Amino acid sequence: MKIIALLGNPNSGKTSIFNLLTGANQQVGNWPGVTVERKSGFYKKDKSICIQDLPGLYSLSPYSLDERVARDFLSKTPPDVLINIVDATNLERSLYLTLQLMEFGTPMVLALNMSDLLEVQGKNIDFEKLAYSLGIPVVHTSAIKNKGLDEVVKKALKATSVQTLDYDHRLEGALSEIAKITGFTNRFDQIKAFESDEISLAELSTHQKSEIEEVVSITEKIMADDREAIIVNERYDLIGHIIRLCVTKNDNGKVNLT
Ligand code: BGO
Repeated sequence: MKIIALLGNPNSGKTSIFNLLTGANQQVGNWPGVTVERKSGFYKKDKSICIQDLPGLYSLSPYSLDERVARDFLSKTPPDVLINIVDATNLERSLYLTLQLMEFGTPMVLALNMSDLLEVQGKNIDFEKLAYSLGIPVVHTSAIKNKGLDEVVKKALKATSVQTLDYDHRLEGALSEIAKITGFTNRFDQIKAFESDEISLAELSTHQKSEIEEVVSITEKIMADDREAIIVNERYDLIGHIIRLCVTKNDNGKVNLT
């Protein structure tokens, strides 16, 4: 059985898409040990595909129960593939979560939902450029018009990898050092260790923690910023670059859902 997980910001249309993909084939329970609702179901058109709905999130920093549930799921029981549902009218905010999800290394496709509203806003998103700059398949969808959803699943079933997006070379150097110190192969864990995230550091020895601290302190000095701001700024710089490349405000775009 293939497991596809749906992830996205609150109000991105995740529930609408989950309902359209699974119809009445849904099970509702709780995530283990917490009172966060867990919904899963079988794809209407192929019951060998299980669709797992995750809580709506803005990021994967473990500040809320929802974020912890999602992070635990992705690291302990990774699905075969992620469908990241993005509100196309809020691309900048949505891509922040997208970059974090990509760092997990789980194959992923992006559903550019609410595409029907782009025209109203006079905006176009070139999905081919977006796919090229992220290195993952992108599909325009509209849950309200029931468009593009089967194509997202089709692309998800073919997705086998996700590319690593490079940040500033000084940060990349620090992440490589952290990988050597910790043995972490997952980029998300390396970045979390850079940020001094408690969950990532919990299993490490005192010696490893002090080696990481040295690497991070040096990077903070040469980049003239603190550890969390370095990561946030690098992600937003990349997002800004992607948006400048893909979003236009004329009528030459490639959205066509009719
Ligand atoms: C209300 N296009 C448009 N235009 N709207 C969409 C699309 C789309 O592609 N997809 C979803 N919506 P959720 P989360 C609503 O409920 O699936 C709408 O949080 C309303 N409700 O219909 O719940 C969807 O699970 C009254 O809108 O998202 C829903 O991710 C007035 O986006 C909202 C207007 O979708 C959130 C909208 C009483």
